[in-house]
Amino acid sequence: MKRLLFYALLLTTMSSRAQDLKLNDLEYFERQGVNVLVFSNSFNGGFNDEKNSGIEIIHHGVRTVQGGAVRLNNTPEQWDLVPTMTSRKVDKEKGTIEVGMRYNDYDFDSRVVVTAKGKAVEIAVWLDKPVPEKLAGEAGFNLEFLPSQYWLKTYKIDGRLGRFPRYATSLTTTRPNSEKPRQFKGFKTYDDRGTDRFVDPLPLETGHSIAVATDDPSRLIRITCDDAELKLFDGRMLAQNGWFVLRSVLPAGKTGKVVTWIVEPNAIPNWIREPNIGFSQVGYMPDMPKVAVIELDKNDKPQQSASLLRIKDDGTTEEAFKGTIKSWGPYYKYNYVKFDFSQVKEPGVYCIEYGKTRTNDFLIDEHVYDKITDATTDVWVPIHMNHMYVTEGYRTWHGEPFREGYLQAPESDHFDLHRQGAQTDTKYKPLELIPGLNVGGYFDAGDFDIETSSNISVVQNFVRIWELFKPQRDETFVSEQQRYVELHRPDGVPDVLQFIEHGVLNLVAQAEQIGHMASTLSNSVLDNYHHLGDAASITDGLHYDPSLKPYEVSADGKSSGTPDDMWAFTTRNPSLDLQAAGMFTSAARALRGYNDELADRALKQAERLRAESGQRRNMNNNRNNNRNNNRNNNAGRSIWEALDRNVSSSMQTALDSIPMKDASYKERLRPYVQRYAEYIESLTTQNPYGVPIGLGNWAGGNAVLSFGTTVCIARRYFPDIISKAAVVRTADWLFGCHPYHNYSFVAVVGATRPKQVFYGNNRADFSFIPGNVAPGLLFRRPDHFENYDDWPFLWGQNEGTIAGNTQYIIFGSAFKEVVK
Ligand SMILES: [Ca+2]
Ligand SMILES: [Ca+2]
Ligand SMILES: [Ca+2]
Repeated sequence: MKRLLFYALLLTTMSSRAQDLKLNDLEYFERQGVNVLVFSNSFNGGFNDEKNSGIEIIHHGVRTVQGGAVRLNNTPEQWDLVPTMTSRKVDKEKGTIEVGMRYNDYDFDSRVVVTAKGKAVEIAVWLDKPVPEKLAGEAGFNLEFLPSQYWLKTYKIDGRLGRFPRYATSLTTTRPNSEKPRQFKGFKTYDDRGTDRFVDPLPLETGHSIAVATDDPSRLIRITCDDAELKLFDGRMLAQNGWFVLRSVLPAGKTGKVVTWIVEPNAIPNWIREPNIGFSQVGYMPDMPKVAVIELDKNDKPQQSASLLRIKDDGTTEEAFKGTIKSWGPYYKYNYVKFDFSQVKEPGVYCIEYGKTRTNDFLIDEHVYDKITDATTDVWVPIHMNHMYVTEGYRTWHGEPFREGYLQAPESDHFDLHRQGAQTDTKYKPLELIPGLNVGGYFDAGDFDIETSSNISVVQNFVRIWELFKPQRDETFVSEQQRYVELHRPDGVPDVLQFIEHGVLNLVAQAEQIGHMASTLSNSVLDNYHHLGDAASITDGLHYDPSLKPYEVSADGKSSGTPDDMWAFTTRNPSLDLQAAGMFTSAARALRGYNDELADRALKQAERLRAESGQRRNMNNNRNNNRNNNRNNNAGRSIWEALDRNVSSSMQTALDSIPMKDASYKERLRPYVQRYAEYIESLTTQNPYGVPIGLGNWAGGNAVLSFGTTVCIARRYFPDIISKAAVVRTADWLFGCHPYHNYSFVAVVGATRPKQVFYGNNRADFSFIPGNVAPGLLFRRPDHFENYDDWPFLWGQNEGTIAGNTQYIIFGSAFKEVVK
């Protein structure tokens, strides 16, 4: 009896220990259902505070908390300063991670030490020198909570109850600008309307002990702090992409351990993540391979089999197929198995049943892919036409933007990664109007600038679509003369030709007016760069006149003292000019017979830019230091050498030449296509999905699209070498067969369950622009893939770009053709 009791006690201790947070081999704290990451991802992503860094909590599979760090604001915005990580020490013996942080702008260093303490972590802030005087009362330890996972949930702070608000409506105050910590590079995110004061949110609550989401065990976290106050803020008061922030201001004049938090994320006992059954939400063609990839918790025991259920016309279901589950194995934090139901070919409505999980329904039918590009061509692309009024039914998407045109950018840095050098390389003085640029072109992405390089890609992509597929689809009315676009109104002209024309109009104007290609036409001030709303209201439409007072309008109503006009960044880049020359030549080919005048203008600029870049190249050759020139020399090598070096990266170029060459070229290409097929197969052993998965700070959607397009075109010419299975993998991935969730990455597209939110210019409405393609699965170090479908604001996973979405049209067109 005693012995038994002893064993029972031992077991209890062991099992409660097993539930403690442990510092694992991947250097984060882990218990079943809870991961606490300490600067596995640091604040160096490229766009400042990307809401992806610092101390993070992945709570029952969802990254709900991030931004844990010493910060300088109650609710930091994207362009508030972020700390540089100066050191990261992991001590497995002691179970601690210590991170050094530095703000160079203020010569301010601090450290956080995170230590596992049972089911909680202790987060302690250490200072070797006191907080600099300028930051006293401003610097604090912050932790940010994902609004969409916390709003409408309850919290309790020092015994008082509250509920996280669904929308930002708390109190604010204003303070003199002189008290605001400097923002990134001195930019300002706000227009203070001449008050010289900034808005500072006031806390929702303060106390020493808080439990968040007391009504939801999967989100419940308890936090206590004895040596400082905890203050709860709503970051959405300043910016729609703000998070709920809990913070403790660091005490002034103190060193040593200055603030200590105990953070205990609740874990649901024996929690196992529900299987994520990846399949194509668009459906499957009867004769194509059909393989679901099922993502399993590492503590989950795989089932032996899964079933395909047919949903009959009377609404009842029957088992259409039962098949065995095949193991693929571990990939990062999950385990993967596959369910192949290719042998089911009867058209119908189906769902997959695996264990207790049943998917939503999908179609097996000959026509499932017919409409996969329509939303992108008919809705997304025309909405992104700049310098036009765009309307659809009763709704106006935007008025005519930037009527006042573009000014020559002065020497400047920029918040969207551009730069204007000291030389303008033009005849214009800084801030002088460059005429004629407010025509044509496409909004870059979720923002409204014209990225020249992306716009060149758009035209090239549409020319490629035109030359490969000659689509006659006409669902868009475009009048360049009226500057008017109407969706779903045919006007007798194939839309693709109008899209090419619209892109070329801006690019040719750049070449003619500036003399070469601008790197970008973009916002001059940060406070209108993050604009969410009608593009036509970004600027006031009046010419900027510095002799007027800010916000003053001239007597004739044509100019204002508000410095909101867009700028053209004109530092000359010979390789961009060459890229444009190539684009102008092919665009002229496509436009010939439709708009000869524009085709002639494009050709003229192509020749001039090519000639001038040749002259510049010779000059540079003499200086013998031009990198672009080396690249050009590489481009001059034969395609065979390029294929020998890297078959996968050169295959697309090689395939594109087939129509221009004779039969012997295609035969010489054949062994390379065989090697390319081996490369495609090798991907199926690298990850369970068999597509190239990117691990960068921007998800790898474009690489997958580019891969998928090459595979489709390769099958077009070599159907005996490239298999159907290879062709469907990219479509499956895009439309739902991928990690994290199984929603389609393409907004609408005839999928049963497309993603609901995207980082488009309507993201503040938690919405999407139909036809948008998300970059997709964002990798967070060390082992987490993520795509939020309730929070649109992370561009790296949810922002569609004009180059990427037009690439999707190529992929979709090629795919539709090759599976027919
Ligand atoms: Ca941009
Ligand atoms: Ca049309
Ligand atoms: Ca203006």
